This record gives sequence, C-alpha cells and structure tokens, in this order.
Amino acid sequence: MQTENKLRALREQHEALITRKNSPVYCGGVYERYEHPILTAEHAPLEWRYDLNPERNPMMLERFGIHAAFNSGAILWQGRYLLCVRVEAADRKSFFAMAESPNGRDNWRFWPRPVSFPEYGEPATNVYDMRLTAHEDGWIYGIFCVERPDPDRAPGDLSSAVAAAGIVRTKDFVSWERLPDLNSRSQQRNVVLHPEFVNGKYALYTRPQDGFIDAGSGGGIGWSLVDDITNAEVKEEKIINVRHYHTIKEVKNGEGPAPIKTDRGWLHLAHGVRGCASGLRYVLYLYVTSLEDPTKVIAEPAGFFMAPGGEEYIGDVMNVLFCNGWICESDGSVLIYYASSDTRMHLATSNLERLLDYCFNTAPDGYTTADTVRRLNELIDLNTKQ
Ligand code: M1P
Repeated sequence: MQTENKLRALREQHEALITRKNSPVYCGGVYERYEHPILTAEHAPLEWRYDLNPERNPMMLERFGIHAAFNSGAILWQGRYLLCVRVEAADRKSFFAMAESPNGRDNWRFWPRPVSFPEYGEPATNVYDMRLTAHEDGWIYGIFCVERPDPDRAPGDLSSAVAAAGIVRTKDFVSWERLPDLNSRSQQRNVVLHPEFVNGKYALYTRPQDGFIDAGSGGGIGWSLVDDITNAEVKEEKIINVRHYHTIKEVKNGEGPAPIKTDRGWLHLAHGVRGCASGLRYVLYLYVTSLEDPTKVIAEPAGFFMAPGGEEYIGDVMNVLFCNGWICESDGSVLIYYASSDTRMHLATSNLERLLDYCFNTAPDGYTTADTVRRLNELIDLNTKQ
C-alpha cells in the first residue's frame, strides 16, 4: 500500500510538472523569456528512472539517474513541435531523446524511448548538441558532436578527447540513417547544415578547433561547401564570423541552429565565449548574412542578445547560455529554445520583425570604450533633440 501511494505521488508530481502553466515575461522588448524552464531532468518519464513494479522495487527508489536535459535541436514538422534533446544520465553520458509540445510553448513530453541510430567507425564515447535542418533535398538532417578519446593522449591523460561532427538523417524522427562523420583536418564542434543548396552543393557552418576545448587558431564560425553529404568532407573552409579581442566571443564562438531565411537576409543565432575569473562565460548573439552571398555578414549588433540571468547562471557548467534550436512559425513568431548552464531548457519568444529590427538598428561593435561612449551619446542626442 505504501509503495502504491509513493507511486501515485510520483505520477501526480510528474504530471503537475509537465502541465505547469508557463507565461512569457517582458525582458526589454526584443524578446520575452518564459518564467519557468520548459524541460528539465525531472521531465524524464518515470519509466526511464524507476522500476515501477512494486514487488521488484518496494521502496520505489530511482534505478537510473537522469541528470540534465539541455542543448536541444528544434523543428516544426507536419504541425508538430519537436525538440531533439540532449539528455545526460548520471554517468555523464549524453543521448538524444525527442520531446513534443502541442503548441511549442508548454506541456513538453518526452517520447517513450530515446533516439537510437547506428555507430559510425569507432564507437562514440559521447554524443551531443544535435542541430536539425529540414534540407531542400527532402531529408531532415541531424548534425551533432561525436566525442572519442584522443588516440595520441599522453599516458595517464584520461581527459584528452577528439571532437568530430556526426551526421544522421530521417523522415520521421523514429528511424535514422547514419552517414559517415564529417571528414575534416581539424576537430569540429557546432557544425550546422544550411537548409538550401548553394551553387548546387550542401553548405555547412563549421567551427574548426585546435583541441577538444580550445578553438585556438580556428578563427570563428566557418563555411564549407560539400559535394556529397553521404561522404562529407571539409575541403575548403572560410571563416565568416570572426572572433575578436575583448568581445563576447574572444575565446570562441559557434553557430547555433540553422539560420532562418528572411526577406532581409539569413538570420543567425550563435554563442560567444569569453574567459573571466569564474571561468568561461557563454552568451547568445545574433547576426545576419546576405541572401545573395550567405558568407557575407550584413548586420551584427555589438555584444550579447541574451546572457544568463537569475537561476540560469547556476548548473552543471555555470554561466552558460547555449542554443541549438529555434522555430519560426508561419506568422513570423520565433520560438528560441535555449539551455542554461548545461542543465535545463528554456523558451524565449520573439518575432522576425523585432529580431531584424534589433539586428539592423543596433550598432555594431566598435571595439573600444570610446566608440561605445560615442554610440551612447548618439542615442542621447537623438532623445534630447526630440
Ligand atoms: O559547456 C558549455 C558548452 O561547451 C561546448 O560548446 P563549445 O564547443 O562551443 O565550447 C559544448 O560541450 C556544449 O555542449 C556545452 O554546452
């Protein structure tokens, strides 16, 4: 009886969490943040965490620890709002799981089983951060980071790893075809497929890096054209969004979700990283590239678009906002699914009109205090003359 009561309480708490009301909160006008996280480790189905049989588990104890639900790819597919969530188990391994909401805003529920697809080559130690792209070739692609131990690590070094881009494709999010990993001279993370062919080729946003953590000489977000996605190779790589000293992206940056096509250009969301006394700080920023030449940045406001706030600072890896999924609805509403501190998922909402206004009417970085003060005085002048 006691076991049954515990089980009933668990089910009620879980349902209450999933169906909790969540509302947008004003944050200065460019976007709204939703009050509560939209997905957390506690949203994981009870069937994943407990043996629900009272005889086998009379104390109703957890049997499988789920630690975090974060960095999710997103897509609006056949009217269905889907996230491909990075779920992290207590053993530090990440896996992918689909979650669905009736409206893209609340009531997110995981599908009953995690995503599974074949390995490619040496089995991965860890996989994470899938970007979903509905490509004009008719497939939905998922590109994600594949982590394996560094074969050249020094004896006793148990942390050196190699990051590569894994590629899968699907038409239903249930069966996934695994393609060969992206062949690249450098390590790669944050690789994203552009949704359209460019000059008849697949186009990838890349992030070349010298080491597993260190972007090093990799100057920023790269761009590479690929002849055959079933055998993808980075032959030439052009840096299209550069890092810069004393900015929000001086240590590294990375493309977020696939860009959204608008009549004023391709709208991009990316993350920028800087170092400080408390470690690395990850913030989100926006930029726009030209429709005629998607490698040309035509707008990029100075500084961050979103940075950690309140409880978002706290988590497994502190001071991190990361986004690899957004959805643009037919009326131009934009749903930004971002994660905080490698722990939980949140939602911010905006629309194309506001995001493009922000991009084109916020001055770019001038890289000096003098320029920042000049821009501020310009605004004060405008307001004083009114
Ligand atoms: O811990 C912060 C992020 O670190 C990595 O991102 P990047 O390669 O851009 O530094 C990834 O591991 C990411 O998943 C994580 O959120």
